[in-house]
Amino acid sequence: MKKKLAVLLAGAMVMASLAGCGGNDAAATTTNDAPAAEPAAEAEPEAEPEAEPEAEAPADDAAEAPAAGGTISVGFAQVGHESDWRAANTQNYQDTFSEANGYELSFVDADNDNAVQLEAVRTFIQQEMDYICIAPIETAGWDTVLQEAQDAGIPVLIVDRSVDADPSLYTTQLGCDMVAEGETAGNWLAEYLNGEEAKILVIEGSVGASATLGRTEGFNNIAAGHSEWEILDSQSGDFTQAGGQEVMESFIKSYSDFNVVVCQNDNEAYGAMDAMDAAGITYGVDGDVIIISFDATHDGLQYTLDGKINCNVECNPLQAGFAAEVIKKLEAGEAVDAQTIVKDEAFVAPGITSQYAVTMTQEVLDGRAY
Ligand code: GYE
Repeated sequence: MKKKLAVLLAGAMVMASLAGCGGNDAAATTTNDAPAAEPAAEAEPEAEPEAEPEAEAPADDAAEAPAAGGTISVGFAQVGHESDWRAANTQNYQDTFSEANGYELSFVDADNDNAVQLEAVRTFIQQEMDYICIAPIETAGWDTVLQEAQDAGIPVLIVDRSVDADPSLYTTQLGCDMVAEGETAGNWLAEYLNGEEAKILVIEGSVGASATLGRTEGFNNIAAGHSEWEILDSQSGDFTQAGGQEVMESFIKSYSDFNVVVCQNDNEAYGAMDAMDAAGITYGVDGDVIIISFDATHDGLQYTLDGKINCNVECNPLQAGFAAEVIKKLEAGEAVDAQTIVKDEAFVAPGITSQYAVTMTQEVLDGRAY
């Protein structure tokens, strides 16, 4: 069913909620409960965005429910297919926004190309989608198209990553706290090294992505308090295995003395391990180089269980249930939180105990759905 939803959610609750994600079924763990307070305000699409933190007084018909038997159309402008994390995230959206669940999902893989992603969103606006989900490749450059969506009265959910646009231009943002992930990695390293020197190489994610910016910022926050640490270099591996390998090969040529490699996702870690294998450099709990990774996908955790990755900081890709929960609330005319933070854990190799991370076991790995 196509409908013009003229709900302006700029006044959605500003309070961020911490949504637990302990299980593997994101839909079942969607606990983004705003106090069952004031339903969303209704406004004409032309109306000025409201920056008030509180929802405005409701109108009776704030949101139309879909007609019985009707479907809700959702356009999803996905980053691309650069990593295992992304594949799991895409699958989760396709499973959640299925026809059987009452949705018509239009999915666009932007292949890490900003222009393609912007074009996809504009197409969704023209097609009068009921809702648009954007996993933004980069934080920058969103104001104009978000304004266009708002003018068309289409609620936009910013998912996975974040944007630097004015929050009044979109309905909600949901995803992991990337700065906290970087801080967890740094805190774990400090605990593990316990005052020993660190010469650190960082393989960053894609340039301009909030996942990259946040993980870098968080790790640097902790590094700033450790004068015994030196970050020798930090280069983008674009969140891919090939990128991780290429950056690591060039690091190996430039630096002969390093003992920590931070990879901002698991795929980059696989590439970095290949490069170190080829150069005869040992890593992991029994090696010379400590490897820190992010995502904690199934294969990443297998390497952690095997002692090849010392610490793996999770980012749960099963986030579509949170998006569906937001849409359900909007359909019911209820207010939604401005932000939902998907909770993460961290995992360390057997033999390591940490106040910041869970020690890997086969059982933990078997319980992984992605
Ligand atoms: O870490 C990486 C993916 O945005 C959290 O994007 C996501 C990141 C994830 O390519 O593997």
